[in-house]
Amino acid sequence: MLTHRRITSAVLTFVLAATMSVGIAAPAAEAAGKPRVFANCTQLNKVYRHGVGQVGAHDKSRSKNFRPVTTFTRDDALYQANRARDADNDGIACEKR
Ligand SMILES: [Ca+2]
Repeated sequence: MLTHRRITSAVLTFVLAATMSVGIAAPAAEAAGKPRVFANCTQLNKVYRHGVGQVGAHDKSRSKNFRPVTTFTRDDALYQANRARDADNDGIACEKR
């Protein structure tokens, strides 16, 4: 009985530790259950380095030596929350290489 309690306690400790480490690793937006709104692209790119876009969006930025950004985070809710940061309306906010 005592052994069973120790094992149960060890399993619970492991599960709690695993849950906490996952919570720390996940961006704040998912942890809160509500998409985070960023004040500007500097702040957004600190968390999402290549920007945030709708699923299926394609970078349409125009510049010399243009190479589309394909590594942005795809999250419809997060994009909608930060849509004001999508200056060229291509479905990706704060796209950055
Ligand atoms: Ca854009």
